[in-house]
Amino acid sequence: MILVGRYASPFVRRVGVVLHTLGTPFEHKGLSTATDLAAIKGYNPIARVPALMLDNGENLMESAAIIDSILDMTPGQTLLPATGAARRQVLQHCAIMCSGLDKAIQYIYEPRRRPAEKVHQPVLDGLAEQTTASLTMLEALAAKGTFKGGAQANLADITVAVGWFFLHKGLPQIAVASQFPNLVALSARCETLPAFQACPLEG
Ligand SMILES: N[C@@H](CCC(=O)N[C@@H](CS)C(=O)NCC(=O)O)C(=O)O
Repeated sequence: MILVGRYASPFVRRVGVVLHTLGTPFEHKGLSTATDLAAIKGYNPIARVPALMLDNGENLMESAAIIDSILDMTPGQTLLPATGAARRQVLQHCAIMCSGLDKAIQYIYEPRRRPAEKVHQPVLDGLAEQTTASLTMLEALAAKGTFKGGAQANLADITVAVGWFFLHKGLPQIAVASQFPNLVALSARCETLPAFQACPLEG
């Protein structure tokens, strides 16, 4: 299979970390939405990453749907419980992070995609507030020991650690380390894992 998109995208990176954690062989094409749109459209006509091309030529999009398919193809996987409250919680924790990341990415795109005079500060402030709300929810969960990380990392741990790493690097004025110490600690427990190291942001 082929994973399309740069690991600078937290959505691509969480798929890459999942594939490496499971030991699923794949090729990585680090195509950029800034410079490689035509090539990306060959995998996803909506021109978004991640995209995953399966060995049978099927193209998948959206990180949640891609990961669901990968896990479904991996008998005995332990990243996501098969059913029940435990599964629901892992998926909700992923959703809190992904929701915050959606807002953070809009925050980054707003000034890049509009002429300066059309950037509206209250919109940016609202996006920053929503991103912070996501991090605040996750910090409270992390403080209760929800995310084990390390060798026991599940799908939520991976998603939250990848999301925090992206936000802290890209928007340090929002992802302020001193305000989210338990997310900092989770990130430290995860970023040394071989699966995370195999997906560097510049890749
Ligand atoms: N909900 C999507 C979000 C993916 C996303 O926002 N990808 C960004 C890169 S980080 C992208 O492709 N942006 C180009 C665009 O949306 O026009 C997912 O989980 O895969």
